Amino acid sequence: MALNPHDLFDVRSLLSEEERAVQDTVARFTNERVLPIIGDAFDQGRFPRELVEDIAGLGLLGSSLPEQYGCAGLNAVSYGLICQELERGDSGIRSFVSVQSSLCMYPIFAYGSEEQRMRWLPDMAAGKVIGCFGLTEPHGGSDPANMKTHARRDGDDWVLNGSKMWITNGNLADIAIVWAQTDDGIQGFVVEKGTPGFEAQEIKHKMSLRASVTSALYFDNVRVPEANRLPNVKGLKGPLGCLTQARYGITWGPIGAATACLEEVLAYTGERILFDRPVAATQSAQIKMAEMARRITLAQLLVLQLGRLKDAGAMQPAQVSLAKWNNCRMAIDIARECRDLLGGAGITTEHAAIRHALNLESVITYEGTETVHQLVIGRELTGINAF
Ligand code: TGC
Ligand code: FAD
Repeated sequence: MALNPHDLFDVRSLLSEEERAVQDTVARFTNERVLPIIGDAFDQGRFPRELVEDIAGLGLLGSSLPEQYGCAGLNAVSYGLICQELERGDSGIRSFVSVQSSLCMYPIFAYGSEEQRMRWLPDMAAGKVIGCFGLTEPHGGSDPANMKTHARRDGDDWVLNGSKMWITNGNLADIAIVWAQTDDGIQGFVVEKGTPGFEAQEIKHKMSLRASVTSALYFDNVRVPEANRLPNVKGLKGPLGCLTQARYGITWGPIGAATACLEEVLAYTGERILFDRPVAATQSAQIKMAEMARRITLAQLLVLQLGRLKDAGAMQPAQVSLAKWNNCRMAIDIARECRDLLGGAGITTEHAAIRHALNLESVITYEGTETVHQLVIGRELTGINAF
């Protein structure tokens, strides 16, 4: 029996029935709702907001959080599969879900009071309240400990000053999870849209993640009530804990992008006749595609084990770093190679490879650059901090 070219080791057979059902549901959504519109949305630099209602309806927002907050209560492997299938469509759609789920709902769940959870999580799961996550600042995202945004206590309020840069969902968001220095260390605040002094400005001219909203956030004496401070965490481990959740999802996502590119070139090179034979009949094209399948297979096995570790409560941040580094590198290399195999046809958004390759320039940079993750592994191996 022929092997499935997108799953040579039948990794799917290692999934539970529920995990397979999640994968199938999201795959159908991507095929029916994302793929028909995403090339145009990318061309137009438009986030397809019309998809949010269905994304929420499928239970994809905060999918790992408990049902009592209106969430689906799925396991980590299912969350990974959601990211993989969405990113098969476009990294921007997966980004939207990553940010809402791992960077906004997760901190409210993990660091918020019960009152805060009940106030925001059900509406966020329903897609009625959209969040963004402000950690990165203009002077250097890799080193968030050097944070300039500051919150000062004033009576029952906090007064927030500073700015954040490169914030996914910034102009879409109803609430921003903002990390700020205080006299008592870094703390998280939920800043509501429309609060005087709070402004979001969309970043234009992007060549990457064009179907996603990216913004700068400005805080000029913004008064945030004490009720909007996340009470249960202090220090950099607060935002870094959120990043571990989001990075975990990102280890799965690029597999979807790489698979989409391989699928496209398998079809294209099978039909493209040059020198009297299909390009797919040449040794060099076959070696390139075999190399892609090898790297995708290794990535699939890596994330499944990572997900099983996460579900067992045993996943370590350095393991996430290794998988994020490996899988982003794998996918961007494959997307670029596929663009080459498509020849001139590969430079327009009629084919997916260039869109994925351009998107992956962001994916390999955000949530910790490749270098940051390499240095995390280096520190794990040697015990020496080389940042
Ligand atoms: P370091 O001394 O290592 O750690 C400070 C405290 O944090 C703890 N910690 C972690 N906790 C949870 N998860 C992790 N991954 C953690 N890494 C560290 C650590 O145990 C310590 O806790 P404690 O209790 O001892 O205080 O901190 P450092 O200043 O040396 O920084 C290390 C470094 C460079 C790895 C870190 O700063 C880093 O990861 N930099 C990269 C920043 C980054 O990834 N930013 C991403 C912004 S959000 C984003 O990009 C969203 S895009 C989403 C989308 O659109 O999909
Ligand atoms: P810098 O930190 O200035 O890095 C510049 C270069 O220096 C990189 O190549 C880096 O690898 C290298 N470098 C850094 N440290 C070292 C070192 N010690 N040794 C050697 N080289 C080093 N942030 C948020 O908070 N929320 C979001 O929602 C969000 N969404 C994003 C969406 C997009 C599309 C993009 C592009 C970014 C987003 N980010 C977000 C920001 C992202 O996390 C940062 O871009 C990233 O962390 C890198 O920070 P920087 O851009 O300031 O680069």
